[in-house]
Amino acid sequence: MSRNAEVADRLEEYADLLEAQGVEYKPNTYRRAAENVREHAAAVEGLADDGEDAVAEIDGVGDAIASKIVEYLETGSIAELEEERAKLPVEMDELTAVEGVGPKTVGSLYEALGVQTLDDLEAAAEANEIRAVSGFGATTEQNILDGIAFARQAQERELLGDARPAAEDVLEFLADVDAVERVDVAGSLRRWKPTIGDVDVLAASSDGAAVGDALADWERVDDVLDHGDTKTSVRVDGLRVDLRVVVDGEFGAALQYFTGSKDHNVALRSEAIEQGKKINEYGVFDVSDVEAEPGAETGDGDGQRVGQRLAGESEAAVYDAVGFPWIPPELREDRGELAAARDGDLPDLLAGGDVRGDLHTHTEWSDGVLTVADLVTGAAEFGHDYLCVTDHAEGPGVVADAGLSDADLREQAAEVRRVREDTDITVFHGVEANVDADGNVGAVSDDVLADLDLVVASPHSGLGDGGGDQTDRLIRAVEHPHVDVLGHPSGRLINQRPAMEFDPREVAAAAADAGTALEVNSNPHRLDLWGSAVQAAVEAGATVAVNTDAHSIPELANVEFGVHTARRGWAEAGDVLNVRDADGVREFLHDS
Ligand code: DGT
Ligand code: CA
Ligand code: CA
Ligand code: ZN
Repeated sequence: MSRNAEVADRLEEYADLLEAQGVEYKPNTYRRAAENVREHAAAVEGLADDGEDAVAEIDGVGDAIASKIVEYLETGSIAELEEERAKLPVEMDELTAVEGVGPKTVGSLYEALGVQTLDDLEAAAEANEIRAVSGFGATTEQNILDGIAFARQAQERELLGDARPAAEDVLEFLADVDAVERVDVAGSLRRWKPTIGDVDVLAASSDGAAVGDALADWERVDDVLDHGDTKTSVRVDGLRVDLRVVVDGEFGAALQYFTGSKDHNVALRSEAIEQGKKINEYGVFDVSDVEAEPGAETGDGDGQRVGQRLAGESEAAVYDAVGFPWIPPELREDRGELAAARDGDLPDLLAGGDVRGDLHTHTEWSDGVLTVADLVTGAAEFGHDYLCVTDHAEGPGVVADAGLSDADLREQAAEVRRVREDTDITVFHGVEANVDADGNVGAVSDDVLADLDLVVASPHSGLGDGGGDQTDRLIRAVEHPHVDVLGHPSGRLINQRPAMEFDPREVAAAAADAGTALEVNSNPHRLDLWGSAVQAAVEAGATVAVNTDAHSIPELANVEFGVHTARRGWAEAGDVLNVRDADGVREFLHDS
């Protein structure tokens, strides 16, 4: 973790503790400062070396906060934070991970019932003590119980967005180890699953012990869980990393095996068996002439390398040996990929470089941190041909006071016109409107909507899985005459809030009819829609839009997660709105 992120975490913790005790305004000041420190381009410890004034140059950081930051960097703690921790000795992160439990709730329940941990919270809810606290009721108590179950289950899996950078560091380190000939990630990470149980890494080497030793000795390793010649497991940034080392000639077979998914492998293995072949992590073998049962002792020690070897060195050769073309890892979920591969019907998947622009972004006009001009410059530097500014309209569920009124939108339109004069990329002006519980698209008047280039409509209220089936709600939104994109359709926040219940097939059919695009929101906390839902959308003929919902420049790069998520949904370039050039996007907007 960078020191900027570390400092930001401390400031946010301070804000939570103050908010929990009913302090007003100050928490928001600290949160805003935290966000700016986190996103700040320069390392905060470097600024601190130049003194408090240099730290106070960061947006939103005043003298008081700058002094706390310097205190933290110099001493490792902040006296005022320690005081607040002592007043409210609770597991804040663990408790606020429960949907619907914020710092204020934590403060009230500590005050009334002495709740400090998730276990305390659960015990209090089960004993029906929470409903008796002023301001709470039986419904809230039940929601908390449901939320605890979800939070517990979620704690075990890391977000792809957190695991990827750590895994890339591991790969970079291992690639530099002398004994390593080849190295790659496998497992769910290589398939770009939204959450990761552990990181599987595969290396080819004739000296497994040296590779395992190097990893175990790496400075970034916090804990060595298991250490041997072919398998070493360590903890890096809180993630479990499983390294397996194989000989170069078996690397392809091992990569195929350890990439999974397990269901894909099971299906592939039964295909092999029907052909009189055996496929495992060591290779593909023709066992049609082998007398003994596969697996019996035949001289190689464990009986796994039986029969005539057909492939092993490359993954493509492994698939080829059982009659299939190479299958992209994102498709290996046993959702029809083997049949499609056999028939030559594998999709020609969307590629990273295909995406030409971002159609869902935020500025300081709502809850982002950038001016329109800075966002546009960032998008141009990122390589986009166009960008659509879609700040939040006012409405429920949107960050307090951050939403734009009709008058604000007209004023913003004038700013967008000015910015267009100074840039080579196309700047669309849009809005993100809220989809309410009944599927109404709220808060912006029809004449303002009609003047905008694009309307993203997204649910921000009535979320979670408690509301029953929401298919009709989403269909109403996609059928709204002004809506062009249904943003983060399910409203899920991975590990925090479940997706609402809906039938992606029906929503996609309605979207295809209405000419409304369905978003693949690339934020690693969302990835919404996700693989199987994108697949349903594409099959129903809907167009998808791979957007980042960026609130800052670094978030524009999240598009990579959206692209791979769309690939998990079998999306081809032709299925994706923002693969088109700016004129192509205009055409879609006018037709719909
Ligand atoms: P994760 O770690 O829970 O996010 O998911 P994976 O897919 O990375 O699963 P993991 O780490 O347990 O195992 C990595 C891969 O190894 C898995 O995708 C397929 C393969 N594998 C593991 N166990 C088995 C097994 O019992 N049979 C087969 N065919 N493959 C397995
Ligand atoms: Ca894994
Ligand atoms: Ca594993
Ligand atoms: Zn948004």
